[in-house]
Amino acid sequence: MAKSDVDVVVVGAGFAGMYLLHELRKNGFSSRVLEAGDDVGGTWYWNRYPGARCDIGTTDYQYTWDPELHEQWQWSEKHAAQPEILRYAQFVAKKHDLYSGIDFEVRVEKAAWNDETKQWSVHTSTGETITCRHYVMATGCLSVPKDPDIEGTDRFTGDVYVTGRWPHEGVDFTGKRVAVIGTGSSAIQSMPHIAAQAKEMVVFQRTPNFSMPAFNGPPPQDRLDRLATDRAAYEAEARMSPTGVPMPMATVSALAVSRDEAFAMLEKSWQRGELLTIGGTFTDVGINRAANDVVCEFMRSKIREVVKDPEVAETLSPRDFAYSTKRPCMDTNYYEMFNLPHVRLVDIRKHKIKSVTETGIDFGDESKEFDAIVYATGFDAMTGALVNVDITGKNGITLKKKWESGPLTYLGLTTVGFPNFYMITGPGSPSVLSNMMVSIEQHVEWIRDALVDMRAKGFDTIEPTPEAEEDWRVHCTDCADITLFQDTNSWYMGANVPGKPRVLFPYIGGVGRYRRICTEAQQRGFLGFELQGNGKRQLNPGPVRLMQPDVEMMLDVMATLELPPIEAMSPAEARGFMDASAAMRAPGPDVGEIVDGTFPAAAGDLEYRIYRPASAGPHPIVVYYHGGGWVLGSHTSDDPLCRDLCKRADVMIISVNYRHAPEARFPAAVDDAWDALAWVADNAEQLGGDANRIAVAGWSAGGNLAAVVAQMARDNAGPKLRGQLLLTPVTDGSRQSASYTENGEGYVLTKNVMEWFWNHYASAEDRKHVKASPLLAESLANLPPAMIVTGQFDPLRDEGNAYARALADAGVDVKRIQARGHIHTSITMVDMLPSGQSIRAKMASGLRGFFAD
Ligand code: NA7
Repeated sequence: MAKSDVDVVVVGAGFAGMYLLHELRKNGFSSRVLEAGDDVGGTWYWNRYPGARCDIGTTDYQYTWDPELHEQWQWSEKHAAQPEILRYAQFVAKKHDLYSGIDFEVRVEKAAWNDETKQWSVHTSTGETITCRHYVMATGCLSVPKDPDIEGTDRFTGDVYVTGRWPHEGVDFTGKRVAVIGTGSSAIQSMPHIAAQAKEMVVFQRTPNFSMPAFNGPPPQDRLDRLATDRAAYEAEARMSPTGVPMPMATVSALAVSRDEAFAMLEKSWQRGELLTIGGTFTDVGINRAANDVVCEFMRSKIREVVKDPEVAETLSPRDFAYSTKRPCMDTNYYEMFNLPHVRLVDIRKHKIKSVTETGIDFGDESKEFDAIVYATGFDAMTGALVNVDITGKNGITLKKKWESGPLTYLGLTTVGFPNFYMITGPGSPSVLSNMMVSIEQHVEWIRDALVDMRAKGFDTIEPTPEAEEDWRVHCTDCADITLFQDTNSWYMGANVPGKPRVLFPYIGGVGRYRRICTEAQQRGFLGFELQGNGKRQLNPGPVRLMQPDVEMMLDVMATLELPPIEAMSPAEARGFMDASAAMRAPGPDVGEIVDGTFPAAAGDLEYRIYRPASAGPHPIVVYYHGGGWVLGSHTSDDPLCRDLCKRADVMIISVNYRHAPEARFPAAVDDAWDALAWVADNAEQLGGDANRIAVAGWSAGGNLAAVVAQMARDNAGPKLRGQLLLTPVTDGSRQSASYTENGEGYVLTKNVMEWFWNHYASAEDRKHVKASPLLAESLANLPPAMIVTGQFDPLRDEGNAYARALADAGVDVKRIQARGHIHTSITMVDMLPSGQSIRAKMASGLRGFFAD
């Protein structure tokens, strides 16, 4: 007789529930696993439609936790079909005696948290109530078929099939007239099989999908070789990769090569017949629509090559969403099938389905009879299975109620108000955007480790903090915002179920990065969680330090390049290195006109570059000082940023050069910066600008110079400045703030590099001078309005913030932008890091604000 009071209840006996059961037993936790089906397998138990196959290859879609399995189980194909995957699940369950720990044909109907006993009560369809300390939903992301949402579905008297609930005994369509509704993965996989039997088949398509041939056969030799040579390294790479499948990292933008070259590269990816290679061919398919269009056009050309009727080919060609923002599919003979005389495609956007009738379907101006209708209409993805069970947490709040406006989770694993409740591959985790096996194993191991750790330390409950949950929501949104997903009506966005909130349900920041965050949260004393037990309480609200995903990706790439540290170079070497790096960056947008020239400074002529907008002048003028620690850079070194600001703010940017250290130490740069401002003010009209609308701006050391000349302009009674825009400025060289410790390593501008800059520029004594450290000014009153941008992971963050606070205290109008998840250099990386766009948009609006009359 199974126990009705256990440590852990697990719902679902798919690959997640099975592995969790194994780990719970191994670590001495009592458990009950409850499964609605009559066997293990989850997705692969239910989805038995003909042609059902895993789109992730067998080299990658398999357990890694039992190394013996690799010897004991041989996959027959590159992409395994459903029966083989189900047999694999059964094999593992038998091998590890998992059947004895699972209750089959039991549904969980209700689960409620009791805050007094600190336990969950789980009510099942058999009338049993099980109490447990921990409650885990291992219910899968695509397990609840969605209502087809078509008028009259109940009336049809013929045979009705739903792909996600296919009869175990199979279906024979021989001689039948069959309607298939939907053209997602399930339809694309099953239809060629149905068409092979049916007398007639009509495909009702609402949105065409991208699909590529699976080229099924033996697994790819290169993957087999890598596994044979060093399986552990292969698996480790999978775990830290963006998708959970090892793949070479793309290094080229789709826009950096000719169309022919791009198509040749895509053809190579295509020939591999792997789901993720097409999207991974270029760096920017996921974030840049123009780059994505190159892939879309390639995919459409492939459809045209196969489908003989051009009109049908066009109807099958997606036109209105970006590649991979709807789940791309893999097929065998899908497009070829439309060349068969008994297969017909109906575009229901043009010929609407009016109703299902007793004998068939009314659509457009036709009424057609069918013997069978197959609904391949998809799932209530990600949250359907979770909110379908009545789960009540603290204070009587149900999960369904809490998630009314979208799922809120911490790490996609836990949610506030529901102590000791865990979701495997829940919303807010990579889940459906990853190789599920990798994600499942990671979650199971995270939960196992949490339970073991809590037991060792005597804690009974764990619950995320509201701050951590909010941080995670913001981070997930940051990640989603830089992608093209939001523009597409997909089940990733909840768009396939009427009334479902529209958010990107899975986490798009990548599998490896996500794992790092989860591991860090656990290892740093359950960051973002509150634990209680035995009269003890441990609260570790965070903050969870989350970087913008594109910034982190850039840092990862830089780490692999093993670049020499700047501070180990001579200034000349460092300048050469910076020039070489600048040559590789994206150019930034076109502006109306670019003019180079020189201006007379007291120390001799210095160069400038004017960026003029395309609109009619005279324009407001921004005198801009480049970054580079007073040692590196020139009037052209921040070219993409100057172009971007010129275009966005519709202002004229005059980027001026100044002498550099160590050849010309403090205060040479300040003197030149001042001469430049004075010269621009005197010559504003000749330059095509508006003499009454002048502001200063600068990045880093240039921000320092901008702040200094703004003070000098005040003290010298002119020129009158309308504003100062300071991007991650240096404001105080006399001491180091906490951000030097927090962010001193690993974020490009390091503490050591900053020290190297200062040593070249100014002596310890000079650093205390107000013209080196504008924060030390006796008064900051009567300075022009300021906008100060600081990066969360910048060593200079605190001194920028301190300057903003000091200006505000002195009565100056200050706008402060704290660039979440950014480093010192990332905001200037125009067209390379999309997450900087919104910050630069705010900077541009700040500039416009300076000049608004
Ligand atoms: P999907 O990918 O959600 O596909 C469902 C399909 O059904 C899709 O083409 C839908 O069109 C279509 N659909 C849904 N409702 C209707 C109605 N009312 N009328 C007409 N057509 C409709 O589900 P799958 O089962 O194919 O695949 C799910 C995942 O399983 C797959 O991505 C893999 O991860 C494995 P729409 O696109 O919404 O216009």
